[in-house]
Amino acid sequence: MPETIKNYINGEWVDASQGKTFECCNPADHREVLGLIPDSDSDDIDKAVSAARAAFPAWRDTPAPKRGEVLYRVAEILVKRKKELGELCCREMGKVIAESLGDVQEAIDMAYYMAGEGRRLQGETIPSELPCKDAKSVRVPVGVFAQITPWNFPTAIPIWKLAPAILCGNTVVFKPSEESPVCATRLVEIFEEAGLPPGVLNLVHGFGESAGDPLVRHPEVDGVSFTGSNAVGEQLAVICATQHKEFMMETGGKNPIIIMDDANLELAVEGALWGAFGTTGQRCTAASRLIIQDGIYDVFLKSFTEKATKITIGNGLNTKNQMGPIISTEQYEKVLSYIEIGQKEGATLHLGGNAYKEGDCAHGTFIEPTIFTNVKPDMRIAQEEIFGPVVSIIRASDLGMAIEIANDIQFGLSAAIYSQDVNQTAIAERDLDAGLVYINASTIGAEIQLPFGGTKHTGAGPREAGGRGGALDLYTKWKIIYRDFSGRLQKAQIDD
Ligand code: UN1
Repeated sequence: MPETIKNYINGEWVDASQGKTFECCNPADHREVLGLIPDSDSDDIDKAVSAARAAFPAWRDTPAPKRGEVLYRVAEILVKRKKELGELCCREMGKVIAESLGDVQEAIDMAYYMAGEGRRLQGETIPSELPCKDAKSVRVPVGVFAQITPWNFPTAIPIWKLAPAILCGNTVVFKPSEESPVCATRLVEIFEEAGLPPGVLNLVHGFGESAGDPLVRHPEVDGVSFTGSNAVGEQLAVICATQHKEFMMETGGKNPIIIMDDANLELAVEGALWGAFGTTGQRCTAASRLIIQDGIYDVFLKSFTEKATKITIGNGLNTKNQMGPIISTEQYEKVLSYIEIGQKEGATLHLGGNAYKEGDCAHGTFIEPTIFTNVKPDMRIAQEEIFGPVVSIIRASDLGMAIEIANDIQFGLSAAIYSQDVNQTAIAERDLDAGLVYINASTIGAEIQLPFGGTKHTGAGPREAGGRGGALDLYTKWKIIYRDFSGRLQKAQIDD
C-alpha cells in the first residue's frame, strides 16, 4: 500500500484543502507507487504562509545559538537514519545507493555546519568618524521564505535551503518537487522531532502551476529560493523583481572537462566517467562536454568508451548497479529526443543512444550511457542542458581553444581541467568562466562549506551553501546601527 503523505502547516499534518492527491512512483519500476501526495492549491498556500508569518516574530527573536541547537539535533537524527533515508532516496529518485547515501551525507554536513553558524552569525563593528558614536552591522532575517527544491538531490538540496534559512531566523514554506515528496516529508518530520516550533517550517506538496506559482506570488512571502529549470527560474525572477522580493535561483549547467595532452590519462578517464554518468547525468554539475586536446584524443576516447560500455545499469538498490534510471517518463523522452537531435545535427553517435529495457529494467525509465563524437561546439547537444547520461566530445588543438569552447555557452556552473602542467592549470583557473572550477578533479562533488552557484544564465542572486559570501548573505539582510552617546547633535560630513 502506498503511504498517504500530508502537508505540514502550523505544526499539523493535513490533507490538501480540496482533498486531491497524486501518485509518486519509483523511476526504476514505475509499478511501485511510493505515496499518495496532496495536490495542493492556493488555499493551502495561504494557510501555510499565514502560519509562517505568525511564527516569524518569535522565531526571529529566538537567540541564534538556540536556533542552531535545533539544527544540531536535526543532524543527529539524520545520522541515525542515514541508511533508511538513503534507501528511500534511491527508491524515490533512482540514483544508486552509494550516491543516495552521499545525498543524505551532504544533508548531514549542511545541518551540522549551519548549527555551528548559530554561534558565529557575525556582523561588524567599525569606527565612526565622530566622537562618542559607534557603528555596527547586524544580520537580520528576511522574513517568510518560499523554498522550492528539485528532485535530483531530494535530501541534500532541501537541507541546503532549510538549514540556513531557519538558522538565520526566517520562517519557511517548503514546496518540494512533485517527484520527490516522500523524502521531503521525512525531512520535515525530522525537524518536528528535533523540536522546531510550529509554523517555523511548513510543507506544501504539489505542482509548480497550482502550488509553486501562488506561493511565489503571495504578498506575505519576502524571499524565494529556487533550484530547478531555467525556464521556471526566469519566470519567478520576474515576479520577484516586480514584487521586490529577495530572490535566488540556481538553474542550468553545461559543464566542461578539458583534458590536455599531458593529463594523467587514467585519472581523467575516471573523472570524466564520474562526471558524465554519475547520478545518470542528472546533476546540474554533470560533465556534459569533454573537450579533448588532439594528442590524447584517441587514447582517451578508447579507454573512456571501454569503461562506459561496462557501466552496469539497473535498480540502484542493487549494489552491483552503477547507474540508475531517469526520473520520469517526461524527462526520459526529453533525453531520447536530444539523442535524435544530436544525430540530425551531424554528430556521431559513438556509444549507446537507446532506452535500456533488459531484465528488471523493463518497467523503469533507463537510458544507456551515450557518447557523441564529432560534436561542433555550437550544436544544440553541446549548448543545451540535457540532464541525462549523454556526453558530447569536442576536440581542441590547444589550451586557448579549449577554454574558448568551454566558455562559449550560456551557462557557467562548473568546469574542470586535467593537466599536470601547473602553468596550464593556473591559466584555466583564471580564465574558465564558471562558479566552480576543478583542477584534476571532475565537475561534480562541491562541498557545503563553500558557496555554490554559477555565472551567466546558471543563476541569480546570492550563492547557495557556504557561510559569509554564500547562504548567510542569501538568508539575512544587513541592518546598520549608529549609536550616538555624545548627548548633542553631531553632524556627519558637515564641516564645523
Ligand atoms: C545539483 O546538481 O543541483 O557538486 C547539486 C555536486 C553536488 C551538488 C549538486 N554536491 O555535484
